[in-house]
Amino acid sequence: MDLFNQTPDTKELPFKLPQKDNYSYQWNDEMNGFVISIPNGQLFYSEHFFDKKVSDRSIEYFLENETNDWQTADWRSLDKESLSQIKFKNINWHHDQIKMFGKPVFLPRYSAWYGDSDKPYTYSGLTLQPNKWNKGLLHIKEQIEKVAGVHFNSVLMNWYRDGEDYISWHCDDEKELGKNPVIGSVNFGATRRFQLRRLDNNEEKIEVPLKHGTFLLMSGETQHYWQHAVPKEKKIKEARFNLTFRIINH
Ligand SMILES: O=C(O)CCC(=O)C(=O)O
Repeated sequence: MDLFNQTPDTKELPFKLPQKDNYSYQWNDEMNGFVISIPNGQLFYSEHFFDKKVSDRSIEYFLENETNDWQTADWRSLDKESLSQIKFKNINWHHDQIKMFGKPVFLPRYSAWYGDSDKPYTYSGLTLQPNKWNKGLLHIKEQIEKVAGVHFNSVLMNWYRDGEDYISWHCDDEKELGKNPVIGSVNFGATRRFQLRRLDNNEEKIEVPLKHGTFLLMSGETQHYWQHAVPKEKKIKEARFNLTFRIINH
């Protein structure tokens, strides 16, 4: 046995957990990530689940289109109409509006919904009909299913154009997601702060950096006891793509 060439089975988690009972983590070599227990919840965190080549290619794939240079286009200033006129080759991006106090407001991000054709999904008052799976999304789905141990049948894609885009505090606890929703979060582009806070004590927080290629799995009772959010970070000028794979039951 070569004592100096062994992979240590205890690695340091690259973010902090509250110093309290019922928090623990363990590195899993085979899954290339940390299995994390939190009170009333379970996380799996793989910082570099997708390598740089796959992660770079994914962004290019999401933005490929016939008219605009995906790297230099001014994506932020597009209105709903102009966005819908761009023929994206692989992803059908939308700028959705929701009603707030009776008035329509744009979500602070673009989004797209993919999945098995019989699985519509309602969130924030919007009922989304899924687009059909494509090769790229299926490839990503297959990779994460290997460690998640479940089959996802849909994915909500979020495109945060820069640090002005965000998602507010919420739980993914819609009825269609079943008793204990399993959510697989895949991330490409700018690193953003993914925050979790306990519903019964908003001061008890975990901040998880989601980077280019990071995979985060939330399971167990997490969606019943914890909310999550990605706050604004105005200094960030680069885009970020987040894909939350889900299991919709009807
Ligand atoms: O962008 C993220 O990391 C979170 C996305 C999210 O919470 C959602 O789509 O429900």
